[in-house]
This record gives sequence, structure tokens and C-alpha cells, in this order.
Amino acid sequence: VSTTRNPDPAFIDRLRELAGPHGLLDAPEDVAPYLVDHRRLHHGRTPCVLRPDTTERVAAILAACHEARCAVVPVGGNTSYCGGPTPDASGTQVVLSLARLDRIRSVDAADFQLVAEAGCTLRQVQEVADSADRLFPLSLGSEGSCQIGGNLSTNAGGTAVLRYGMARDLVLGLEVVLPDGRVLDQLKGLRKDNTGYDLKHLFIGAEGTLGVITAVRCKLFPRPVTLETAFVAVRDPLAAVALLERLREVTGDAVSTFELVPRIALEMVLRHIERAADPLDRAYPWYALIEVSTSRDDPGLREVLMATLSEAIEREEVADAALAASGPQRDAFWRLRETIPEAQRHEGASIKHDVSVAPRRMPEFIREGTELALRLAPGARVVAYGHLGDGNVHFNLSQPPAGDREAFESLAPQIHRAMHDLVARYDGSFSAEHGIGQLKVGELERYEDPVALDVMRAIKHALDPHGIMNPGKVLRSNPG
Ligand code: 2HG
Ligand code: ZN
Repeated sequence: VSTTRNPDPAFIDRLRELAGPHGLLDAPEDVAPYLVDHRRLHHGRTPCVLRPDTTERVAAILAACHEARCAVVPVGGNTSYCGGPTPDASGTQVVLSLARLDRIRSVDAADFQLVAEAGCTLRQVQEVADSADRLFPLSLGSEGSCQIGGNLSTNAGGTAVLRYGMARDLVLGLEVVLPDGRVLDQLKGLRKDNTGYDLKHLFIGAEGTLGVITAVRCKLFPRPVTLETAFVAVRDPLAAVALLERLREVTGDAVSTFELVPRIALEMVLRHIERAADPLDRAYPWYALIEVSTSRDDPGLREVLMATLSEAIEREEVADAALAASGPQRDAFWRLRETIPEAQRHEGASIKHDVSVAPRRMPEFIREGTELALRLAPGARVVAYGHLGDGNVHFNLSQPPAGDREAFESLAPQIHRAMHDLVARYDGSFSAEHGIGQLKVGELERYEDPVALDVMRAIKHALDPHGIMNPGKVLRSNPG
């Protein structure tokens, strides 16, 4: 049973003091952006938003909240797809923004690492790495506004997972403030350190339910020097999977991105995104955005890519392909992919599924899922796109073009159930990269192994006995 309490005015004054100068917002217009999630599905209330600028202040705030049993909802860039950083409607949960912890503490190019505070935007981290002639490979559509602390709290994915892994794989150490205000310093950043449990991994992907990540030691990589980007018309998802396998073999595993784009997604982008242009001279049903890269100057890479595409054309797995001839053309190809969510928003309501299955089973899943979805929502448009190389597609439905928004949205529970049951039959995941937040708490309860759920609840209770950290996210705050 949740034990959190309603913070009284005296306690809010105490928080104001602990948060430091300019560290507390409570004017309605300042607080408003924190009361709704990125997809505008969840709306909440809060007495205040805390914006401390040091780890010590975060620690003091959590110690006080622990003592007073006051619920705390951490927020980074507020770009969650699952309502992770939106407070509930009770008006008793204080929001804790990490935005002012935005310093780069150190950059060590020789050891391929840097330490960033949680509120640094992902782009800031990428740019600092770049200016040290290094790559921080995490890359996603919201990188200009999402924050590295949020990326780690949600174990973000994105478009370079195939080569570099999820956010979890890109971290050497963390600094975390525990729910009782103690600081867990795991920032040493050794590549090898087998001394007991690897605690950082508990907080990565925990969505702020076990503590607050305040700093991250990031792994860096050599910067790509040779980079080839292709927009390829593939016969179907099966041909795409075969092409990926072949490319990984012949390039020495240099494929860094392999994204699936169906024609309907490209059409939406062409309709709604300024200056978007079709890269090929006629329409094809499926495309792949492919990038191969190495950190050395390697003119041979382009040849290998072209030869592999030609062979695939002979086998009729590929119909046509455009290779980027310049930086701007590369950016234009990428924009066609990255603006799909925005373009889809312009097409009315969407019902989203963030699905992963074994990559080789994805073509069959898309086929079966499409039939199922259209049976339940005749006239809907299936937009299944994304990270095929990771076995992860965003299986999204857009409402019928002239249909009624509310009528379509009312189908969501039924469609989610059917799709997620299908995912379970494929031994897949109903949340490949977007996490649980508040949106998928019921799904986690339904589909997760009960033993795993028990372990999760035990960990939650051990670290946060009063249940103050982001209550109702990932796990229900009143189980049973
Ligand atoms: C992407 O890959 C994001 O573009 C958004 O994860 C997915 O809109 C979506 O469902
Ligand atoms: Zn994605």
C-alpha cells in the first residue's frame, strides 16, 4: 500500500529552501509543461516543480521527501512515449526536473569516456564527444531535447542499437541518489570490475522508480570517418532481413543502421514534412534506410555496399537504391526516417505498439499483425516501421482518413490486447524500447513472468520502502 502523503505548505517551503535559488516553480504557467506527457495522453497535477542544480541538492530533497513520505516524479526532457515523467492527478506528487544539472564533468578522449550530468541533452553529449574526435553513438529523434539521465532511466534505444547497443550498453558508471537521499557513487568507470552486483544496471531502465540518476559516465567510440548511407527499395521485409544479414557479413559488421520504412510512412512524410522529397523515381512498397560506417578512410566500403545491392537486385530482393552523394543528401534521407512520428501525428489518431520479436520472424509478424489489426479496425492504416535490424518495429495504426477520431481511439484497448497477445505468441516484447511508464503497467502485469514481477517488487521495496519514487510507474503502487 502506498504510504505517500499530501505535502503541506510548510513542507513545500522546506523544499524551496533545499532546492536553492530559482530551484522551485509553482506558478501555474511555469508548472503547466510538466503536467502533460509528450503524446498528450496523460494529464496530472503537482504542487511544485523542483529544479536543483547539484547532486547535493537532489540528495537533500530526496532525504526530506523520504522522511515526509512525499512522492517524487523525476523528469528529464519529457519525451517519454509512456507517460513516465507525468505526475498523477492527486496533486500530491512533486516533480523533480534534472534540467539544471547540465555540466559535462570530464572528457577523457584517450580512455574513450566522458562524464555528463543527468540534465545534459543527448545532443550536447554527442557534440562534446564529437569535439574530442569521438562518437557517442546513442541517437534518436528527440535527441535535441531528451536528456542523458532520462535516456539511461528509460534505457533508450534509437537508430544505432544494431551496432552499439541500447543506452545500457553505452554506460561505464552512474551516480544515483537513492530514495532516502544517500548518494551511490558508481562513477569510477572501469571496463572491468566484477565486485559483487553490478548496481548501475538496476537503475538503468527503472524509469526513476528506484532513485534518481544524477550523472553518467558514457562510453565513447572512434568517430566514423567513412560513412555510406543508402535509401533502398526492398521487395518486402523478408528481403530486407536477408540483405541485412549479407551486409553484416561482407562489410565486417560495419552496418550501423538498418531501418524499415513502408511506403505509407514515406507518403505521410512527403505530405506533411517541408522539403521532403521521394529519393527514388517511382514508388515501392518497402524501403530500408541503411548506414555502414568505419573509423578509417575506406573507399572500398562504398564499393562493397554497391556490389551487395547489385547482387540483391539480381535476386529481385532489391528493386532500386539511392546512395547519398553528400552530407546534405544523407541528412535528407535521415529526415525521411526521423520525421515519421511527426508526419503520422498529422494523420489523426494513432494506436501504437512498440514490438520486438526475433528479426527473422518479423516479416511473418508484420503480415499476421496487419491482418489482425485490419480485422479489428477496418480502414485503419498500418504503419509498421523502424528498427528492423534490432527486431523492433513500431507497429502503429493511423485512423481511417475520413473517420472519426474518438471512435477509432475507443478501439485501442481491444487492439492492444490482440496485438500484445500476438507478440506473446511470437515470444516477443510489447515494449521493445519505450519502457512501461504509466501507460503499460497493466501490460507488464499481464505478460511478465510472475517470478520476474516478484523480484521487481522485492527490489522496489528494498530500495524505496515508502514508495516515494515515481509511484505508479512500471509497477502499480498498490499491488494486489
Ligand atoms: C522512432 O523510432 C520512435 O521514431 C517513435 O521510437 C516511435 O512513433 C513511434 O511509435
Ligand atoms: Zn523507435
